Amino acid sequence: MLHVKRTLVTTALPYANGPVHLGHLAGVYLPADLYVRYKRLKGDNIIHIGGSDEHGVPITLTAEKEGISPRDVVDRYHGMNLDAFTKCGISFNYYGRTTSAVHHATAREFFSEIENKGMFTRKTEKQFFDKKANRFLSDRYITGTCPICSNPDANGDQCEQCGTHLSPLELINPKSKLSDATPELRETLHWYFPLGRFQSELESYVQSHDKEWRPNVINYTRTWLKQGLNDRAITRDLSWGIKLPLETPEASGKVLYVWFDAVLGYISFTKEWAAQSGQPELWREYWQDPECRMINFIGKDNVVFHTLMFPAILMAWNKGRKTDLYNLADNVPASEFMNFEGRKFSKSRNYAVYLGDFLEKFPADTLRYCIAMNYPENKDSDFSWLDFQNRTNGELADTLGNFIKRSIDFTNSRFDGKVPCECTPEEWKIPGIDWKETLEKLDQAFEAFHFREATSLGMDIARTANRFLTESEPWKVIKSDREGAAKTMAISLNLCYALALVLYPVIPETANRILAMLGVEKSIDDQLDSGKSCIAQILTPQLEKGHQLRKHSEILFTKIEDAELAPELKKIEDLLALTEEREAKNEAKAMDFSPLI
Ligand code: MET
Repeated sequence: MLHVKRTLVTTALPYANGPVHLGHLAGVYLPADLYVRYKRLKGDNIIHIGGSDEHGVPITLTAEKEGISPRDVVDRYHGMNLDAFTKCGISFNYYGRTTSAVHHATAREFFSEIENKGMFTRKTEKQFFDKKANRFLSDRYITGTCPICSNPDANGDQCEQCGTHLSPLELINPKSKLSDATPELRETLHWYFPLGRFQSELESYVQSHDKEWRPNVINYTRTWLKQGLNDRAITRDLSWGIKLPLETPEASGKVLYVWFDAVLGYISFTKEWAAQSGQPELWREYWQDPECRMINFIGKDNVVFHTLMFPAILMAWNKGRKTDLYNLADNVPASEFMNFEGRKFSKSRNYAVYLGDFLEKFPADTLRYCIAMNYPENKDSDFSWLDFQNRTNGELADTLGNFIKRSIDFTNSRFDGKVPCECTPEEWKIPGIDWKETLEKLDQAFEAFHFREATSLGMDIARTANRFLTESEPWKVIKSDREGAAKTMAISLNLCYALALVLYPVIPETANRILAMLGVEKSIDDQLDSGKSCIAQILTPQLEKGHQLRKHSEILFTKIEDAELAPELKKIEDLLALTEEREAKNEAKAMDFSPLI
C-alpha cells in the first residue's frame, strides 16, 4: 500500500459562465471525490482544492450575450456550481474563486518573479481590432466562414462543425462578434512565456512518470513535445482579468491570459484554505514539501495545460531559487469524455443535463453510483436514462437496499432489534468474500484511479451478501433452529456495516444512513472527523452481541418508474430535433456563403 505524508488533490476549475453538467461531474469532480473519500477512509492526510475560473473570454462573452457585467456572471454561476457540488456530496476542503484578492496577488507574484528573471520575451504582433467597439478582439470574439468546411459560424480559434483549430486570420469574411463590424489588423505588444526553453526539462519530467500516468495523458503530451514547444503569449488586451503588475504604458489595458492565472488558482486556494483553518503557513506543506503528493484531476481537453504549461510555470519560478520551491504534479489523471445518450454534451447547444437540475429530481447517491460505474477511464462512456434506471432499480434498490432492509427488519421483528449473537472471526469468513483480499483490491483500484473496478467490488459484496441471506432463509430456519437464524442475522448485520464502509466513497450519504439504521452512534463522517481510520474495520465484525439497532428501517433507494423518466426522454427527443434542424440550416447557410459558389 502506498503511504505518503500528505496528498493534495486539485480539480480543474470550471469556468463560472454556466452550470456544470453531468459530463463535468463524470470526468473530474466525482472521480476526485471518490479518491479523496477513499483516502480519508484509510486515514490518510488529504485535501481537495477546487474553485471557479472567473476570468477570460468565456466569461466576458457570456456577459455580453446576457447583457450583464462579468462580475454578475461569475457571482451567479460560482454560487450555482458550488451549491450543486455540495448537494452532490463533492467534499472540497476549499472551493475558491480566481477573482479573489489572494489569487490576484499570487498570479501577479508569479508574473513578477518570471519577469524579474528576464524570462519573458515581448513581441509585437498583428491582431484584429474592432473600431466601433474600440478594442482588440480575442480569437473567440471573431467569427467568419471556416476555410475548411465553409461553416459560416466558425469561431476565431476553432470551427465547431469540423473541429479544425484556426487562427482568426484564416477565417473568410471575419466579423467582430461585438459589433458585427469587419475588424482591421493593428499592432499590439504581448508578453510571451518561454515554453520552448523548458523543452528538455519537461521531457525528463514526463519521462519520469512514463509508467504511472495514463497512456492518453502521456501520448497527448508527447505529441506536443515531439512537435517542439513554442513560446506562448500570456497576456491579452482585455479589461476583465488580472492586471499586469507593471506601471509602464505598454502594460496598460492588458491582463494575464486566463490559463496563466487559472492553474495558479490551485495555489491561491490552498493559501485561502490554510488561512481559513487558522494556520496561514500550512499551504506550504502541500506545495513546497517534496514529500507531499500532488494529483491534478482534469478532463482530456485540459491535458497540456497541466502536463506542460503549469509545470513550466512552476519550473520558471523554481529556477535559481534555494527556498520556496514548488512541487510538480505526481499524476494528472485525465478522463475521457462521458457522452449523454450517445452524443457529446454541449453547453453551447444546451444538449446537457445540468447537475443542479438533476439533483432536484433524483438523489445524489444514485447519480454518483451510476456515473462511477460508467467512469470514462480509458475510453469515452455514455450516460443514458435507461442505464440510470436499471442501475438504480436493479443494483441499488433490489440488491443493496433490499439486503440492508431485510437484515434490519427481520432483526427488529424477530430478535427485538438486537444483534442476536456474536459473529466470530471464524464466521466472518463468508463464502465468496475474502476480506483481506477485498481490502487489497480496493486499495489497488482506488490508488490506480480504477473507479469502476472499485465500485464493482462493493456491489459484488452486496450481491454475495444478498444471496447469503436469501439462501440461509432465516425466516424458515427460525421455526426449527432459532440459534441458526440468529447466526445468519449477526453475520448479515455485520455485512451491512462492512458494505457501508466499502461503498462509502461512492454513496457517502447512504453509507451514513446505514450506520444510523444499525444504531451506530457515530456516522462514518463523524468517525473520520475524530481522526479515526475506518476501512480496516471490515477485517473484523464490528457489531457485538446485544447491540441495539434503530427501531425503524428506511427505504434506502426508491425505484424509478418509467413515468418519471418520460419527460426526460421527451426533452432529449426535442433537443435532438432542434440540433438536426440547426445542422440542416447550417448546411444551407454554408452553401450560400461558400466561396466556391
Ligand atoms: N476553466 C478551464 C476549463 O473549464 C479549466 C481551468 S483548470 C485550471 O476548461
